[in-house]
Amino acid sequence: MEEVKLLGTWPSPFSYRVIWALKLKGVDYQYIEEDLSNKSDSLLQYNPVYKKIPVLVHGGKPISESTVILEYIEEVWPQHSLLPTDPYEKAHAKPGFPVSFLAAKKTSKSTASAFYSLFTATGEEQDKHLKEAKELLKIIEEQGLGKRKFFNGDSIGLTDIVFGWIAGWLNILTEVGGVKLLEPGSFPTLQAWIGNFKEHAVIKENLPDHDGMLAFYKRVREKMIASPIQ
Ligand SMILES: N[C@@H](CCC(=O)N[C@@H](CS)C(=O)NCC(=O)O)C(=O)O
Repeated sequence: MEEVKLLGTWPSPFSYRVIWALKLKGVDYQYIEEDLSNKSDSLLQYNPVYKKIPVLVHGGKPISESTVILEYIEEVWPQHSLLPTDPYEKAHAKPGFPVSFLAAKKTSKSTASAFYSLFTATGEEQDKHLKEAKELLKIIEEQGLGKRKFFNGDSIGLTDIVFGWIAGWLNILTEVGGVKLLEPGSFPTLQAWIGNFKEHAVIKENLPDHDGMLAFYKRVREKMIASPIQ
């Protein structure tokens, strides 16, 4: 068997995409925690241009970009498939699909960064991002999830994994940013999905520590406000 290694960082939702997929499929792997303030030679060698985690190394060969890694995992380890077999259903379940339904909404930024800005911005700028985030969540809920338990049907699939940050990270980012987004009664279908997703045995066991994340993201926000990226 070829060795599988994952380079990641514990508070990153992108690392967790890969962790969830490997765990759901029962693939054994070695996890290597990266310090992004002092990147390892391995990371610089495996992902020389972007220098970002996650990187999956399979039999010595590196793959980066979480959604690319997810599709690779699905092909190499077809057990516990995370994609439907029907080609039409499959087209709607691939990681690229959320991009296509969200593309209908022209945002100033990518989906993830529109939400991330909620957490890094302040004042009027933050209000603008909050409005945009609400519009995006509505699209994700209505166009993406519809009336289903999971995005692709009755079981967890790649789209759920791609949107996992909504379940595990969004509340932390809004709490730290001091904005209200997922309130009781708002986005009921999406909130039901968050419950279903976090209750899944594999996800439940593989989520970063809540208090640790709060402390980590508080430090990040303080730093960003003190010296914003232009
Ligand atoms: N599009 C990438 C995003 C990955 C990403 O943003 N990784 C961050 C950590 S959450 C990183 O490695 N940042 C280091 C840097 O930018 O120098 C993916 O989906 O894998």
